[in-house]
Amino acid sequence: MSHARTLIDPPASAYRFQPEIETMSRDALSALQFRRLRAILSRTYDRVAPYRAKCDALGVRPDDLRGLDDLAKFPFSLKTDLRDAYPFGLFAVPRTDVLRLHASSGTTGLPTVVGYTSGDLGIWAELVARCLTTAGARPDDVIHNAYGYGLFTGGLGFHAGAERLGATVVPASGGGTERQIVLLRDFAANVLCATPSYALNIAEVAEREGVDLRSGPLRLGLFGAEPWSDGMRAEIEARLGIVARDVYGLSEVLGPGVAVECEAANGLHGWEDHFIFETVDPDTGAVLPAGSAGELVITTLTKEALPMIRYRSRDISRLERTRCACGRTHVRIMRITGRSDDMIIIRGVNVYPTQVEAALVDVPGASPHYQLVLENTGGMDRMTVEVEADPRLDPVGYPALASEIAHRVKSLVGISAAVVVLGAGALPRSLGKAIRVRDLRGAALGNSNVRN
Ligand code: DLL
Repeated sequence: MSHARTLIDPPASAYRFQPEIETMSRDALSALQFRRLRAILSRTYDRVAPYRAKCDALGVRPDDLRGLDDLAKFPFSLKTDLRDAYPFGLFAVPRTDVLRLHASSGTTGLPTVVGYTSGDLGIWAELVARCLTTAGARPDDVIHNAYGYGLFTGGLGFHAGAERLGATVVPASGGGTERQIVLLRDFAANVLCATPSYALNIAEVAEREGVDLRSGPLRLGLFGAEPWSDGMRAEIEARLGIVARDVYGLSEVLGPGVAVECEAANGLHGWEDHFIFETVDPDTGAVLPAGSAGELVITTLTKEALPMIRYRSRDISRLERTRCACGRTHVRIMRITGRSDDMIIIRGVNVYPTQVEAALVDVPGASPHYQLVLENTGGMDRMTVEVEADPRLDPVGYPALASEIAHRVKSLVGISAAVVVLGAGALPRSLGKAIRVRDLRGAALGNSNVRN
C-alpha cells in the first residue's frame, strides 16, 4: 500500500486552514521572518539572562542581525540550558503571565520545563489545527486523541488544535486500549492521533477483540512523537485501513504542531511564519546547505513565554526547499531518521533504531514489535535484535526467520547483529513513546539505562 495515495475526497487542499499563510510567497515569508526574528532576538536578549550571557560571550548583539543569514552568528540554545535554568529561568515573561506548564522527563536528571502565555496557547492551537487540516482532517470529523494527556505536550496540544479546527475531539489519552477500541467504533472516529507504536497496539488489540476498524469511518492518522519507518507506516495503514501521516514537534519549541505531512507525503511542512529551520553539522555546528542531512536547529519567531533561539533539537533530518506538489510554500523537513543521542555505534558503524526497524518490518513472518539490546562483552559492543514473530508463524520457522532478519540487517544496515525471535506478546506494548533500545552496556557498573 503506497503512502502517497490519498483517500480524501474532495482533495485535502480544499480544506486549507490558513490558505493565504500556507501558500505565502518566499519573499513575503522571508520579510515576515526577518521582522519577527529581529523582535524576538531583542526580547530574548533583554529578558533572558542566560541567553544574553551567551551572546555577550560571543560578542554579538541583536543589532548585528541585518539579514536572515546573520542568524548563524548567534549562539545555540541547548537542552542543558533548560536544565541549568530549571524550572523557569529561561522564561521571558513573569511567571504570572504563564497560563500552562508542560514538562518532559529525560532519561537522566531534571525534567525540561516549558511554559505558554495566553498568546502562545492560541498560536499553538492554530498550528495544530493547521497540521490537522494539512494532513487531511476536516471540521466535521470526529478526532480520537490517544496521545497522553498530562505533562506531555501531545495530548493537550492535539486537543486544543482539534477544538480550534472545530472538530469533535475524544480525549482518550494513552492506555485502556480495549476501551479505546469500543470508543473508536461507537463514536465513529474519522481521525486517530497517537504515537505510531500506540497506533499499532490499537490495531493489534482491535484484531484480537474482533473489532473491524478497517471497514469503518476511520480514514486518517496523525502519528508522531517518535521515529518510525515507512515500513511501519505501511503496516499501520494496512491494519487500520487508513492513510497515516507523520507529524513532528518538540516541547522546547512548541510541542506538536511544528511540522506535518501533506497529501504529497514527501516531507513535513515546517511552519516558517512561526519558526526558522536550519540544519547544522552536529560536530562543528556549521550551517549546512539545503538538502544535506544534519541536526535540525529551530528558532521560534513568536513564542512569548519561552522564546528559543537556534535550539539544537538533536534530531537528524534534511530540509527540502523545492516546491511541493500540494502548493504549500513552507520548507519540508524530511522524515526524522532518529536523534543523534539515539545513534548507536556498533563496531564503528553508526546505526539508528529506525534503520533496523526498516530492515525487519516487511520480512514475512516478522512483526513490527522489536527491541534492540546493547551489551559490551570483552570490550566489544554487541547488538541483539529481539523481535516478535507474526502470531501465525509456526515456531519451527523461528530459526529461519532469525537468519533472514540477520541477513537483512547486515545488508541494509551494515552490521552483524544476533537476532532472537520471540513469541507474540513477549515484548512490552507501547502506550506512548515506544522503548526501542535496552542499553545494558554499563550494567556491570550498576548503570543499566533504558532510553525512550
Ligand atoms: O513528542 C511532541 C509531539 C507530540 C510531536 C505528538 C508529535 C506528536 P517531546 O516529548 O518534547 O515532544 O519529544 C520531542 O520527539 O525531538 C524527536 O526526537 C521526537 N519526535 C517527535 N515527533 C517525531 C516524528 C513531542 N514525527 C522529540 N518523527 C523530538 C521522529 C519525532 N521523531
